[in-house]
Parts: sequence; C-alpha cells; structure tokens
Amino acid sequence: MTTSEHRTDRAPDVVRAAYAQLTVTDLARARWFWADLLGLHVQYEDGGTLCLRGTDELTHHSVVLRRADVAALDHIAYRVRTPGDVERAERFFGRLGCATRRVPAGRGTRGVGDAVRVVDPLGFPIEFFHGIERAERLIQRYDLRHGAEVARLDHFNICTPDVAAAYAHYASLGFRCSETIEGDAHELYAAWMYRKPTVHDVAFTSGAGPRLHHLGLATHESHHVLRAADILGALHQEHRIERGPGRHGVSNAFYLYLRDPDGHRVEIYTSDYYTGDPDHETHRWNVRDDRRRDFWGNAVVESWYEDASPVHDLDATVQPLSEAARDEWSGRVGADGLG
Ligand code: 4SX
Ligand code: FE2
Repeated sequence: MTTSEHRTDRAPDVVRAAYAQLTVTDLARARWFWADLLGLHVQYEDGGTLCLRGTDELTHHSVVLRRADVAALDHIAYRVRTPGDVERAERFFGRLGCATRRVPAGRGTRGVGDAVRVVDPLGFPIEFFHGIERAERLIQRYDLRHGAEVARLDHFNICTPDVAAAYAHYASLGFRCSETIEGDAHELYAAWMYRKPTVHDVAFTSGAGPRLHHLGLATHESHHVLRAADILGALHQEHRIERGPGRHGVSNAFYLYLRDPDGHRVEIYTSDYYTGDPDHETHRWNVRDDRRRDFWGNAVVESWYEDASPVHDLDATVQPLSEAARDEWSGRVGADGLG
C-alpha cells in the first residue's frame, strides 16, 4: 500500500461536535424556547427552518430546527479538519457497511458546504462536513444578550443499548474517553468521549436506542443556568424543568435539564475542565457512587433515564429501537445485583 492510499484509509479527523438538526412540530413555540428563553441568536429563518447559534460561535449555526409532523433528531453533525476528511468519513463508514450519502453544498442544511451523511453502526444519522458559512462575531455584543445567554453547543448525549460497542466505535474514530460509569466488573453504563479538549463531544447513556438523549449547551457562568430556571418559574413553565440545577459528579459541570415544547431534552451546562494533555487519563465512577450523576447526591428523576427523542434515517423516517441490556435507573440496576 502506498503512503497516499494509506492516508485515505485513516479515520476522518473530527474537530468537534458542530450542530444538531431537530424536527419540531410548531416552529413559533420552538423559537420561544430556543431563542427567547435559551438566548440563542437567530442567524436565519424562513417558514420551515430556524438556524441558531450561541453568543461565542463564529459559524452559521449549532442548532437547526425544521418544522415537521413528528419531533425527532434529523442528524447530528461533526466538523472535520479538511475537505479530504469528508471523503475519509465516506470511506470509513462505507467500509463498515453503513449507508452513506453525499450532500453537496446548497443541497443540505443551509450554510453547510460539501458533506457526507451516514447512518453509523449505532444507528445514528450523522453528518460530517468541513466548510460552513462564517457568521458575524457577536462575542462582545452584550447589548444583544438575553435569556440564558447560551455561548455554544458543547455536546451530544445519545442513548444506545450497548455502551461498550459505542465506546469501541468512537475510539476507532479517534475519540478519547474522559470519564465512565462502570459496574464492579467494569461493565459500562455510560461513557464521555471527546475530540475537542473538554470533557466530551459525545456521551452514551445506556438505554433503548438509537435515540437522542440531549443536546448540551454551554454558558459562561452558573448564574446563566439559574436564570433559565428563574425565567421558567416566572412564566409558570416550571414543568419544562426536568432535573437540576445541580453539580454533576461526572464532568464537574453545573447543570440544568429542560424539555422543549416537543419534549426534546436540552442541558444548560457550564464549568467542566480541560482534557487536551496527551497523557490525560480516564476517570472511572462506580455505578453505586451516589455522587456520580449529582455530586450532592440528589436523586435523578426516572424520566431522565427513560425518555429520549427518536432519530431519523437518511430519508427522515423514524428508526426502530433495540432495547438495552443494562439499566442504570436505581432499583433496577439489579440485573447484576447492584442498586
Ligand atoms: O449525570 S452525569 O453527572 O453523569 C452527567 C450528565 C455529566 C455530564 C453531562 O453532560 C451529563 O449530561
Ligand atoms: Fe450532558
């Protein structure tokens, strides 16, 4: 094999979790939640689509909402380092026997250049792109900030029945692991993996899948997280607060989970840590450590373990689910005597 052939065989060089495209049933209600409450900036809108970005983001969007009859995940998208990495992604997933589709610039999501979409081995619709329209710098437009003042997309959290398989797949894509939740025999209940030097770009929650568990959106400070909760209380929309505010054990982030008008879950997340050193080690939590998901020991509500958004295939048809072997929800961790 020549050097150049060898190079095209490599996994694509993923830069970061870049955007998620969700379908929503009522765009006006979704606009209230994502733009007015969360404070995402509306970069583009028409009758069927909203493109949103955080105050620090310099690319066209990090959340895209598309009007449809069923609320689901259209796709998650990773930005790759070079145009050649888009082709590498196509070959990488083609070799795995996955469905792949090229989406030329202008034919897919607004602002995005040549891309490839795949259904990955875990069943998730994923786009890989390099080029994306750049957007006006809003970092110091304090006059435009409102709501929770979301700064940027931080991560995707996905439900999958086999967390060990998800870990192996993402490791083969060059992701490293910052933290895990494990049983006594090191069986995996959850894992956090990254390309950008933070705790994660993607995390896996053990459960029926493929489903989207949540999008993690970062703010600069914990008072922004509290502000989202206060605004919801003031508007008598407290039922949209699902879990928190609290301090995570895993990641050490300060957090709040909300449900949008269609039930999509979003996490407002701040103050995790740097992971970019080459010898950064995985931090492992035991599944019986009650600080793992909330450092102060507050119980996690059942809906957080049970509910998640369905996901589309490449033709926007909702995909069937496989059930999980492992269940972390307390009391039923008991399959192997835990809990
Ligand atoms: O609930 S966990 O503390 O395990 C957790 C959940 C940590 C970081 C996250 O982003 C998350 O969604
Ligand atoms: Fe999260």
